[in-house]
Amino acid sequence: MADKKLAGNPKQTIFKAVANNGLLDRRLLLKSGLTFVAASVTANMANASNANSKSAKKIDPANPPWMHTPGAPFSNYGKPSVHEEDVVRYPAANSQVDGNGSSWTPLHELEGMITPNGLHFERHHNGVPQIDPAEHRLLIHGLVKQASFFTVEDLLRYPMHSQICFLECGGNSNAGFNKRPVGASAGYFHGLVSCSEWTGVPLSVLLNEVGVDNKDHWLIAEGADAFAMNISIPMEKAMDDAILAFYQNGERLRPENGYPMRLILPGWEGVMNVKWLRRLTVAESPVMARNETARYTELLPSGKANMFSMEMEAKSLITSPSSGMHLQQKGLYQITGLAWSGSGKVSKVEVSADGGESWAEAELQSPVLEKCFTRFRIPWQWDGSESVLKSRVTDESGYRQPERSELISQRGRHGFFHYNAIVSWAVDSEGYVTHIYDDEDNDNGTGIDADWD
Ligand SMILES: Nc1nc2c(c(=O)[nH]1)N[C@H]1C(S)=C(S)[C@@H](COP(=O)(O)O)O[C@H]1N2
Ligand SMILES: [Mo]
Repeated sequence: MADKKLAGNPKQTIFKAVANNGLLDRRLLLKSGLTFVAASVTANMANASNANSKSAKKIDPANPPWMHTPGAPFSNYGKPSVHEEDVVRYPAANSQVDGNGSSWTPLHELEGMITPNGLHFERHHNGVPQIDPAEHRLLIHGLVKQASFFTVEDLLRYPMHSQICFLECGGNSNAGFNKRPVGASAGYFHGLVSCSEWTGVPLSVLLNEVGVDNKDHWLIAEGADAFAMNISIPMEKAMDDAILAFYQNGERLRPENGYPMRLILPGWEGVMNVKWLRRLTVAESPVMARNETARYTELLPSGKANMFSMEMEAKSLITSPSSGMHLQQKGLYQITGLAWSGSGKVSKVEVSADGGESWAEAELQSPVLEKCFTRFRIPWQWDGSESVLKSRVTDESGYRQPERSELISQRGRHGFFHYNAIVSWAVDSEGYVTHIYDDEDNDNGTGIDADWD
């Protein structure tokens, strides 16, 4: 695992803590005193990375070689800097079925709330189809007044609408059900979630056009991949905020995310957001497909299973400092992370530096949007002692993210999907950060080692 170094600001200014172990008032982030030291944190980091880089001694920062000759020419399509080549998705394929598996978004390497398209997580059941948009058709049929075929060209003429929202696989974070904490970086544990601006035609516009008149009906969506993945969607959601998306962060969808068109059901389980969409069938009842019966259902301790658990519950995690990082010195750090909820807006994120004994409210970065990543931040003065960092989100419905022991006592360990418990990162006295469970007593050792499904 990458041992990313974080350099704090060692200045011995004493700020009044608002919770144990040095958590400071979030409002200090905006005040000039802390802005000043925060600026020197950045400077410190620059010095630290210069000192670590092999070229440090050879290059005079007052006269760098890249100022001596003209730079590279224009390009057709930009790429990240060669110095950022470690910022990549983490792929894991299922060896038994070609093209079945996922790749995780490196959440711990990213900032802000938008996931770059090349780093959006992927989940395919049978690989990425290479679809020629000129040959692709969407059929809408079943219990409609006028069954219709649409070409991509037809559909691109409809009025469009954009929404910035997260997309999360129901299996995200399921390594949390494991008996032992995983050693992975934050993104390679929780990164089956990403956040983009999706643009397309509101599904209600197309459904109204073909003539749908029963709110109790279901929409069976099917993809044009070799898996022909299908799933049932309640008509109410389809008519509410579902989008037939063509664009992702301003450009046409990437093949791996559904080119030329996919469904976006804001806040709802990833599997329902059918990619490479080819068919919508209006029916009286759900189709009971594999992915809503054998998979993407949660087995409970009673032996019964939750089905059609479509909305994603509120979740948050600290992305920095996080597992695999190293705090270089005592001092001032910015704790930051992401929170989101499938039921609406994030209303509050609290952070603890003492394993959940005391909590302080983090600053929520605007905009705070519905069913969308919300970036949170809080200043922290680390005094070099062992600390356990946690975050917990409350959404506008009043729902609060559970502790792991709470989630496991209610849902058991075989549920496999919808794991949204509080995440604990331990910082040791040397500044090394690891993933821990602080509820070992509840860990009865009967758990499975979870995989994607
Ligand atoms: N046609 C089709 N649609 C699909 C899938 C698939 O395998 N085939 N995977 C689903 C699952 S389980 C998830 S979590 C999301 C992932 O979307 P992404 O790959 O764009 O992140 O797509 C969903 N849509
Ligand atoms: Mo998924």
